[in-house]
Amino acid sequence: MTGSDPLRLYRTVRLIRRFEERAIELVRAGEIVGGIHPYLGQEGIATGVCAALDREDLVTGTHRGHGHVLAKGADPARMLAELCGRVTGLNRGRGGSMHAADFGVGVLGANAIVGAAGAILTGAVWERRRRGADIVGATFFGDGAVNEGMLLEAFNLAALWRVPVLFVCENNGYATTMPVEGAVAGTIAGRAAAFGMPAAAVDGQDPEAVREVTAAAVARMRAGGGPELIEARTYRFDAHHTFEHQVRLDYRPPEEVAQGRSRDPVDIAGARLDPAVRAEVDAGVEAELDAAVEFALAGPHPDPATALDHLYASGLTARTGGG
Ligand SMILES: Cc1ncc(C[n+]2csc(CCOP(=O)(O)OP(=O)(O)O)c2C)c(N)n1
Ligand SMILES: [Mg+2]
Repeated sequence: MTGSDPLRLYRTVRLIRRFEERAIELVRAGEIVGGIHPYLGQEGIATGVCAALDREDLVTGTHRGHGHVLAKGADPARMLAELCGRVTGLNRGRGGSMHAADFGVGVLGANAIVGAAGAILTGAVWERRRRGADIVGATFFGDGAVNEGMLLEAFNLAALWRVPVLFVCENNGYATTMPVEGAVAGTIAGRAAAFGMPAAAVDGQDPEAVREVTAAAVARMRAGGGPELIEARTYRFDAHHTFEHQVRLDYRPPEEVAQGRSRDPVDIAGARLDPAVRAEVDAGVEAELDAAVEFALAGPHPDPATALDHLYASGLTARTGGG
């Protein structure tokens, strides 16, 4: 789907919003071990980008990756089961929040290593296209990744080999507690220029604006153009990580948080719908997530005896000690 579809955009932002809120409840209930990085406030970016991609196109995401996986079309029930570490999860409960993947819808994975996802996607798109697949890819990364060597190497190879990868920077102004102004010399778009890549800035709170700018870039890439970069300006509504709910870290002034939260992608997309239609979508999302929570919690935990399974691609067994 590449045309404008306000109903679908709203449904996706709302689904991601409520998924994240349900996931936070499950962290508090001890069902999701270790916590999550909520995507609250940033839903418009994954929603808009993935609405301009086809199912076969590839995506890689970040540590704040649930929205990327869901927007590309993964089943919320199996995603939630994954977060809960159940064998019914997308990756049998072994990937968890930060490594959830669904190859069936082109999601090669969230990724806990800041800056890594761009390199993985560039290689994957390059390889698929060498085998004749007519696909493009999009990779998401935060403002905190733009000084990582791995990402800059991916920019270089993608540009040099004209790999059709859309580099999507989710600039939420902070890398954990570090403001972007204290970490980034020059500009994010300037990094693209250094590699000869076109760059555009977009309001990440508006899924339709993100979809439009993505669709234009994707059309150029499908016509043989090389990689491009989009800087989507956004705001993280919640903590960096749910652990932050237990510790008070005063790194964002309350006025800034209020201002940031005042531009809510769910409301921006919802305002484009008839209120009755919006309420119907909300009810549908709620029913889907009720079923997803039930499915997730009903799934068995993996058998501890299988803990070392899938560690090696073939033949090797895990070392159990003794060097
Ligand atoms: C290579 C690497 N360095 C450091 C970390 C620790 N870390 C996890 S998230 C994060 C901040 C990332 O900020 P940003 O890229 O802006 O993404 P955001 O959390 O704002 O979405 C850091 C430093 C990591 N996971 N990987
Ligand atoms: Mg950030």
